[in-house]
Amino acid sequence: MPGKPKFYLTTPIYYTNGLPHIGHTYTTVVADVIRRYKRMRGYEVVMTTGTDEHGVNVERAARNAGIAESEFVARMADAWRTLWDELGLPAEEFVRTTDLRHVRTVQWLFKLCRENGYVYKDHYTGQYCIYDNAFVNDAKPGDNCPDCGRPTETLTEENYFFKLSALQKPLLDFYKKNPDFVQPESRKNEIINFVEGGLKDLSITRTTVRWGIPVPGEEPHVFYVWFDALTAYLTAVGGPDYEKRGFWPADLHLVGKDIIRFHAVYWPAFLMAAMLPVPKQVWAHGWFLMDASKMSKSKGNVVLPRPIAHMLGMDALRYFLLREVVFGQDGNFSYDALVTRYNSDLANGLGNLASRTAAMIEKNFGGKIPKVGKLQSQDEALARETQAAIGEILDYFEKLNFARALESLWAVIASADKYLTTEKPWSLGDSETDMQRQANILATTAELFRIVTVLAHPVLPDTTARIWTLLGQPGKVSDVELDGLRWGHLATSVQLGKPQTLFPRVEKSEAIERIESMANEELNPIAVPASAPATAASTSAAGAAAVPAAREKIGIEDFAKVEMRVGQIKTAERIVGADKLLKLTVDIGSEIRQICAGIAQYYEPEALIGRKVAVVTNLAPRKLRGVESNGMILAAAVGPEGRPVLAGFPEDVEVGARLK
Ligand code: ME8
Repeated sequence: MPGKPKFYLTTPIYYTNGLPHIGHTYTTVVADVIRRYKRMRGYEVVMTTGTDEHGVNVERAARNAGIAESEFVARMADAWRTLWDELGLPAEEFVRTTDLRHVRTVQWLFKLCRENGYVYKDHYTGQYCIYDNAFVNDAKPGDNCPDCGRPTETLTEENYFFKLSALQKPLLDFYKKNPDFVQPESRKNEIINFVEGGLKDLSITRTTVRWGIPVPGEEPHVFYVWFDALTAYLTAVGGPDYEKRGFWPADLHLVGKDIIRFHAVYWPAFLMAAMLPVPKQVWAHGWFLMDASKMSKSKGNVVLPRPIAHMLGMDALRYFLLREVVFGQDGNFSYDALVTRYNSDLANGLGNLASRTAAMIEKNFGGKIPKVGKLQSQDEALARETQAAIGEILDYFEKLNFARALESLWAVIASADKYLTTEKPWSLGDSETDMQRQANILATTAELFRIVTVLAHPVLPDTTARIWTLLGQPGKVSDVELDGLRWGHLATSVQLGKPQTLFPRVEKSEAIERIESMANEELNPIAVPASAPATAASTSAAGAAAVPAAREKIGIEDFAKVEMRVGQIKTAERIVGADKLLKLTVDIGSEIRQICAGIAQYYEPEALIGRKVAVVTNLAPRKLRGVESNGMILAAAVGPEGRPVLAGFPEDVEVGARLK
């Protein structure tokens, strides 16, 4: 018997100089949704993710952390892997680019490219962006990197070069023969234009970088990060032995639009040169923006996934990410929109339909889904509508149009709500006719609900598994084959599971405050009270890049990085909708700063005016409940709740004096 067809998909291999934020989570969630969807369509699926661990940035970060590169990347990789596991997103393969299996694959790929005449040695001088690990084409000394805006450095080295120029025509022919290779269409045009504009050869090794995979017999040459990182996709499914596992070429590389060129031009070029099969598709999605700008640690606007998952559940975050933005386009992230969708679509929509239906079946049919008798035209209309939606929704999933798939699915939920409101099963009596009518209505609703549950499973895996048990349906929802999904297969006369609230409604400002407070604690691991954002016990946007480590002793040079000054509070006011926060303006000698402090439950604003406090002045700014906070007031965290008590000075001190 032939085995299942195989499907191989990947997320980018993320850099280890930071920890995952909502942008990385987005790509990985999408990969997981596709993986679950493909499994339900009968595929054997492998998903790969991993960490990109070489390069100058890692050398620097490890030096700053005072540990060896190997130790630094081991800790970071561990933190990434742990988080994916915690969020229910473990991949079948997690490739670290420092893995021995990966080192072998990179060296093997290089050997093939070289044997086939695509590699030569030369000198190269250019402007190099150390942040993006790339030479910047056509840049002059003094130019900034067009991608990240930071200064470039002039670099001359002896490099191995890859003859990308020789692959211009093969690439263009390939795009023509495989019109779906780059998606969405807009990105495809961008790539074709880029390749038509002419391709320069690429330098693929470095001698100035120490922390990289050595080119065998050519030390000190190490591989350039992209030749190294892209190859991880092949490493994951066997490297030189890829034919054995049968998962290469990859079916789908999911990436953000920032790295489309590397995936749609360089990667197929490397593989063509090595005469290896080229992936089938590269899909580039857009950015999740925060306040209309790209998330970054330096701007202090990164959104972390864990606090959201803790507060609302991972399914809620998954739903929001996929529903809010059309896959491929940019979109804005806001806690407000997240909680609004949670309450309206999940608590009131899906959750409410589940509890209403289950409660009525419980009350009138002893918790057993009744059998249908003779149906009325409105029951049949709902059945037809739902049956038609199945095809439409699967088609949207197939095209990775998740927002439309969910929109159509929620339209089915709305039809069920409307049907119940019109048919009013609760108003029927207990005559035989009325009971049969009730049975028909509730069984019809339950059947619709079964279908919704199956279709929602790739996006809401935990909740749908719970609904499946609630509905008393046999087996696991993840094992239902989407190809055979039809109206009319509901198992009836089965006992419903214990009723439960799937998505408890939350109070918006309270929920946002709790999420932000947890995020602050996570960004600054020495945080103590959850209730005190922007006091010493919390905020630090830089924390996202901190090495997750044991509480080690730090050197004086680390302490010296923190600038603290005496500040005097000039104004203090409450923030509407944020019970715990006060907005302060603080004179720090050289300027007046706006700082938010999580002390509102313990200090009256008026009593703070004129008070001298200790302020951390060189923290990256951060927004709390939409209000910018530019610094941090030091406070002790007292007692089990971590009540903040402001640090002060028993003697009079000059405003702006430095604390040492
Ligand atoms: O580029 N919105 O790694 P990286 C949406 N190591 N997606 C986002 C995002 C945002 N705001 N921010 C990040 C690298 N992403 C290389 C990849 S692959 C062989 C090597 C996602 O850690 C998006 O998928 O910078 C983007 O492409 C990726 O994270 C970049 O991750």
